[in-house]
Amino acid sequence: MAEKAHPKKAPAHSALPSAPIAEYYRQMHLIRRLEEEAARAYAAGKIGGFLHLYIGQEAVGVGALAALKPEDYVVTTYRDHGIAIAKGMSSRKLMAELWGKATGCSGGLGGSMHMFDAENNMLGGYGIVGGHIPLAAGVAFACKYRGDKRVTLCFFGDGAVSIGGFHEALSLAALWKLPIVFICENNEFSMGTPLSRTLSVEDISIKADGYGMARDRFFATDVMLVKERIAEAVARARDESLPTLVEVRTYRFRGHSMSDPAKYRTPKELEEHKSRDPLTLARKKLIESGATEEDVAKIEAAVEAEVVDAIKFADESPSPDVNVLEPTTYDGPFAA
Ligand SMILES: Cc1ncc(C[n+]2csc(CCOP(=O)(O)OP(=O)(O)O)c2C)c(N)n1
Repeated sequence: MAEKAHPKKAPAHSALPSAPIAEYYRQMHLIRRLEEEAARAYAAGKIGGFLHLYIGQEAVGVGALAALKPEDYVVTTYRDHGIAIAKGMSSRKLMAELWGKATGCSGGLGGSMHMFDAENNMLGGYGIVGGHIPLAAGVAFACKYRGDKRVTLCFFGDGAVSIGGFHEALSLAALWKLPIVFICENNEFSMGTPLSRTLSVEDISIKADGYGMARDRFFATDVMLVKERIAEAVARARDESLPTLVEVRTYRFRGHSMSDPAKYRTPKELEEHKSRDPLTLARKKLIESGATEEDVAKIEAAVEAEVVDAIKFADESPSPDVNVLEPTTYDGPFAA
């Protein structure tokens, strides 16, 4: 079943408030709802492999990607669903990939950790902690070499800054003045290990100093603030061809993956963070921008319809044909 041409915005959105916060709230709410349903489907055995949810961190991906142009590139980790949606991937392609169906963005062969969408310059979704950071530097190098003025955003967790590839990539990006923004999503834990047990410094952003690179650090509660601050780093990359390391402080509301009950934190800590939910704040800001409760309800209804449609599409799509195994294992695009 081929995916039908899927407009990025459903027609109903045209009647919705035009303030940027309306679109950011829509994206954040969509990511939240898709992932809540993905968690349910995982428990029902419809999704196999790993599933790392972005719930609680949506303001980072949505705000950061709002600072980009469509031709810019994004490279990220396995916690990639929200970033894929914010980069323009359709909900159908995303859910079908989670379901392991042939209509998914990676033909159902990659699953949750491999959201890849060349059409939208979303270059993945990688499972090896820190392994993608040198790849992202390579993408930025290619852009500089071609002189195409494209910027690369590279997302990773706080766990990745202890990996050698992080340091190698930052060193070369600074030396070669690459147009890249390294975004460390510091959600306070690497799996179940708190930052205080993995790093000798509390402020990750200062690692940029060792490479003579610009840096920034802030909390990602407000999606508008994320956009504003990442836009500064994007401008530095685009206009001056200079890299930046940005540490964005955030928090994940769920465990590391679906198999993690997150017993390493107290319910009180979790509730405190949930009381500062970036999605709730975005909704509040939307109302403050002049939208009515009815406007917001319309956005939420359109999101709900999109989620229901994506689940139906994933459910009804075929599994990959067994014959794809040999060519995708032994041939692939690089075969002689
Ligand atoms: C090189 C490598 N080592 C270990 C793992 C196992 N692993 C998967 S996720 C993870 C924690 C990473 O935490 P962080 O970078 O903070 O990202 P987060 O999951 O919090 O988004 C680890 C150790 C891996 N995938 N790759």
